[in-house]
Amino acid sequence: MTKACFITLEGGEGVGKTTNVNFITTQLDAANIPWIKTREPGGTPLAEAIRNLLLASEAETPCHLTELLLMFAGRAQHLDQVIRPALAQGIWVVCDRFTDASYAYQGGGRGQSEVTLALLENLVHQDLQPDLTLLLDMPVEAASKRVDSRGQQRDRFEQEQLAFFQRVREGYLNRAHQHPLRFRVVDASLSLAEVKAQVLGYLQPLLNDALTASSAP
Ligand code: Z5A
Repeated sequence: MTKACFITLEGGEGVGKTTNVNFITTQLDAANIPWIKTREPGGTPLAEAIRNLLLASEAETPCHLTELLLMFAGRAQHLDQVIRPALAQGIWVVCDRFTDASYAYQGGGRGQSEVTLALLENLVHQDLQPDLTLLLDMPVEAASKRVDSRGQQRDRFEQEQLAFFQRVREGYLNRAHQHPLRFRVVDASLSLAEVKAQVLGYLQPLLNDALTASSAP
């Protein structure tokens, strides 16, 4: 069995993560690679229930520490029930947001310390990191316009001010700088065709490795 890859997509609101998760799974299909797509917060019934609590605007507002702990509680469940079992069976996992989002939003956005985040990261998935993290990066004002153009009601995070999303963006770029081997930064402000071309360029080495491994005697 060839090694399955764990790919995560990250970035602020409206940068095109979901769109490109779907593009990646199309590429995996074309390469005959088994995959699942999933998301955070969420990915299991319990973790989706936690997601609903986290995104609701009308419910009691969680304090910053509660928000952080709920993100990692859902993640522990998601890892145990979905991500680790899939990878163990040779199924690639394409995940819309993962722990880097906690560094960007709860760290950069809310001001939780890196020490606290690293403690939870180590507790919840010390030995497992994504093989590839695509950070879709673009100015927050333009991304916010994309969210507005969808015409849906904004959730609790999406109601934050531009300054919050600017700190989130800086948190993500800082994370990419700290982990240059794992991260690839995509210019998400370009046309969708150009973004997909960049995504494919970063995905191709993993596809080539999988092809080589599967054709080895
Ligand atoms: N959160 C957190 O705080 N801590 C954590 O640890 C985790 C998450 C894991 C929910 O996430 C919230 O959880 C999130 C952070 C927090 N809040 N925020 N903000 P989510 O992933 O569900 O929410 P989201 O980022 O708001 O997702 P989104 O709005 O669905 O955005 P997206 O997936 O990046 O974009 P999209 O749906 O693919 O595209 C948006 C629109 O732009 C759509 O109409 C596309 O057709 C269009 N699009 C996409 N690409 C292009 C290009 N290149 N050009 C033009 N138009 C484009």
